[in-house]
Amino acid sequence: MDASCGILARYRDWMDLPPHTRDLDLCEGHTPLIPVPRLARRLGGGFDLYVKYEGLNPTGSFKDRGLVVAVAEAWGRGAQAVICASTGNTAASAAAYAARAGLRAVVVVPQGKVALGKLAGALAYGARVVQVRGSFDDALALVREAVARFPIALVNSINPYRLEGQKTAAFEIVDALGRAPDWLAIPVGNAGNITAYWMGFQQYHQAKGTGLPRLLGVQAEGAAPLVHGREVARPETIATAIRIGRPARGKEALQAVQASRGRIIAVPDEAILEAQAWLAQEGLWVEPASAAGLAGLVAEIRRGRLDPRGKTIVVVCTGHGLKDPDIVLKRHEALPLIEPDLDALQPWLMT
Ligand code: AN7
Repeated sequence: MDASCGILARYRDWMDLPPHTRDLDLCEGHTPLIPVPRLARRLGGGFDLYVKYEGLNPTGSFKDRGLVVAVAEAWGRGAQAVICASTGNTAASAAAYAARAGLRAVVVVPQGKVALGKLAGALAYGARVVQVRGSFDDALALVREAVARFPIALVNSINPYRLEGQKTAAFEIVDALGRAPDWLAIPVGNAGNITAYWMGFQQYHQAKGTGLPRLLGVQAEGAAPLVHGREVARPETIATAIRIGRPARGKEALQAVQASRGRIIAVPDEAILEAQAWLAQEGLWVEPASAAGLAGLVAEIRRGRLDPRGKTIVVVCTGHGLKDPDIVLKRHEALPLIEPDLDALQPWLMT
């Protein structure tokens, strides 16, 4: 297959991959870095604020950067099937790239806790979707057992090639701005992505002197093991993507945050929903977990713990709003229903 438009074509030389890694792509990556000046003004102004809109990847989340590489490596190694535990986005992405490579995909998800668009995606791409009675953490423990016993390739972010792919988002931000931002605000679940971004910023900085951002990692209050310093047995949050109590890359994430002179904080679900609404008011609909980075930034600025003035700040929005339509529909009243005549419509036209 001719990989010409995705992150392997663009950044392979910057990734540490075994030579057997195949070419594979769905033209993932090169997502836009969107200026949101009005949002910056809502936060006091005097700084440059951007959204890295990862929802525009082929399956609607940043996971595509990691899965294209993990699947390309597994495929080149001769694997015939891949497996992951997932809160949903990894599942959809693994399913898509496995389909592209002609491999089987098995995805293991927590029962009843996966947003509609993710589940439908995984099924549409032809994955075998298995629900477990338990959390994401239980699903991941089970998948780790499975790969120890069966010839099936693990594509969760424990897989190092996932991070090699995901770090390309940091490259793109630096390529777009000409240097690293001062702050990067990013949601944290299993903690692979924040770890990957730090790898990317560091690598570019070492090669090109492009600087390093301070990292603001953001967890949901009901699923904040890295903030509270202990595992959460029963994580709970409306942001189901980051409903994770035992992050596989927790240690690396904490090290990255510390090295960057940043921090990881927790925000309540209401703050996540407020941030989701603010982004939608800019024309950017993202799924709840995706809005956590902005929610964290808002909280830190309001508390006076982060002075944005004169800074360049990037908020990473990890997944598209279409992934989780339920959350929006549930928060709206029943829609008006009228006869198809102008008199009935008129009250809806003015003010
Ligand atoms: C939209 O799909 O863990 O901290 O199984 O879907 O790298 O885990 C998803 C995570 C943020 C957190 N935003 O990233 C999965 C899964 C969205 C996500 C995260 C996820 P990590």
